[in-house]
Amino acid sequence: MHQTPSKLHAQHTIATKIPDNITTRRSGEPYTTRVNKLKEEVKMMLERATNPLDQLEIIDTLERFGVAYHYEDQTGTKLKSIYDNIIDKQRLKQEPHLYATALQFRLLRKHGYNVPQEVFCSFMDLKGNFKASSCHDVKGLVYLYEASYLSLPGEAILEEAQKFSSKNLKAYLKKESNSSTSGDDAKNYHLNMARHALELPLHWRMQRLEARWFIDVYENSPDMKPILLELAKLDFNIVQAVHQQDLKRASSWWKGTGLGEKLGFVRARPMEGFLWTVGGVFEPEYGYFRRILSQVGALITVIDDIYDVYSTLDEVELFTEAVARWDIIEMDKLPDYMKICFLALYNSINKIAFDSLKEEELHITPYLKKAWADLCKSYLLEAEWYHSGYKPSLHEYLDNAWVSISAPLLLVYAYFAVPNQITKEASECILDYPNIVKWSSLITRLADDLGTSKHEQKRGDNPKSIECYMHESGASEAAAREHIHYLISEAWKKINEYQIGNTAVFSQTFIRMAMNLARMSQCMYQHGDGFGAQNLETKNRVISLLVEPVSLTSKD
Ligand code: 0FV
Ligand code: MN
Ligand code: MN
Ligand code: MN
Repeated sequence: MHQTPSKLHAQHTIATKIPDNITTRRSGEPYTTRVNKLKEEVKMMLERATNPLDQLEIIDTLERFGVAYHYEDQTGTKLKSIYDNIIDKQRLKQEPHLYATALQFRLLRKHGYNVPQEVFCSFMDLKGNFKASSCHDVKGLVYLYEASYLSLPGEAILEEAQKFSSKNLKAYLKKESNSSTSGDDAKNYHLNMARHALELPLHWRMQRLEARWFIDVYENSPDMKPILLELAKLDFNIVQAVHQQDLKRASSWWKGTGLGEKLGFVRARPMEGFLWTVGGVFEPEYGYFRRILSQVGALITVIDDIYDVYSTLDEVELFTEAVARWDIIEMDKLPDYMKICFLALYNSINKIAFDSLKEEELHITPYLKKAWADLCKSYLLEAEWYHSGYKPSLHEYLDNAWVSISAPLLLVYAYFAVPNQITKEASECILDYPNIVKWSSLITRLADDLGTSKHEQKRGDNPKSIECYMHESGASEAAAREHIHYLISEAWKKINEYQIGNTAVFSQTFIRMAMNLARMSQCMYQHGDGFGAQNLETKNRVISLLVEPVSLTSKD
């Protein structure tokens, strides 16, 4: 099925230029002196806050701004003492506020404390319905809605909380959209927060994008603290400058492979691919992770297109075999255009494995090649289904598709790209793809299908989750999409369960990377195919996160 490039993927890349002097501007004086002073002031602010609600509000704001990584020990201590205290409060049966209860619940669960869902019982009547008195408490409803996404499987109170809060928030937004716009900043702030939450809950959002959004919105917050906002802006720009350096190195690797020119039919998406890695982990210290994962993402994109779009079944069988054998001799059997791809993959793995052996004394080739062999096998099965016209059941499809989305492979690399989380025990488990990998991969797949399957079916590809479900159940496309959304929600509950009270062999950093992969997929495909089709939304995101610094003067 070799096709001409014009029929396949547009070959334009996002035209953005990153200024060369940006890092020096943001790492020299007086920038750093100011940031250090602000960091110290915020530390004092957190220390001086003795009331738990004040502490929670500061922590929540720091997390939304993506600057909480400066205060991990301090916030950890505060949250622990808040958790120890609420047990006493419950005994006293105090009448709490919905807002404060929901904020506390969300933050504590996010940090691994299993606060019971019953903390919300005081807002419900004897029949188990939320009381009408909360219907107009917009701030409380937004926080209740956000908290409900920290649910574990089967938690009925939180399910009810989500229904109640979304129904009332939608009604509120509808009412407000009919009234004329007001100049009331506090009201506009709450409207904004409600709209934003309903669009996608905070727990599912890509952190960096949220930070950038919140920097603009926070100015109108009734509780705005100028020190926090200034720190957020300066830190955002410093972190962005680090990302720009990582991106430059990743792009120069991509150019060096020549794959974009040699294989004109594949998607070349270095900027968007890099954005995925920033979604995985954004903190400055993880530059190696971002560079390695960008490489892998680029190779996956090329090889996925080879299987899905360009090659014949015979050719992809040969490629699958070559990867499984992992022998350079196999290259001779491949058609020329596949040789360069195979060798780029071979070299990339060898270089990463060499660095790992040199720096960490870890021999990781067996892990990487096995993860690639698994991925290619899953690609081949989809190609066979496509060529034979076979329509699997949703279950059969997903059993393969959580692998073919490449998330397990990405997470194997992610595991080895952060040295201080590697243990013998975890390394032994990683290739069995633990549950956290499975659930996050499933979400990544389902979100991708929601965003890409329409175009894929038109072009010619194996049936994806929506089509499999429609075929087996006779459901309409809309009902199938709703079912996929439901499966995503259920998978998130499993992830929450895994993360809360984690005593597993994997580090919190690794679990966070797995959760972030799911978030990134939901973000990338939130408005259709934000990756392959290069829509305006993604372009704007790339510019605001990777190219343009935040303006330091307010409201301009
Ligand atoms: C999905 O493409 C996609 F973006 C892939 C495979 C690359 C992943 C890239 C990074 C993590 C940077 P597509 O919808 O064609 O994937 P499927 O599996 O549906 O063919
Ligand atoms: Mn594809
Ligand atoms: Mn594919
Ligand atoms: Mn797809």
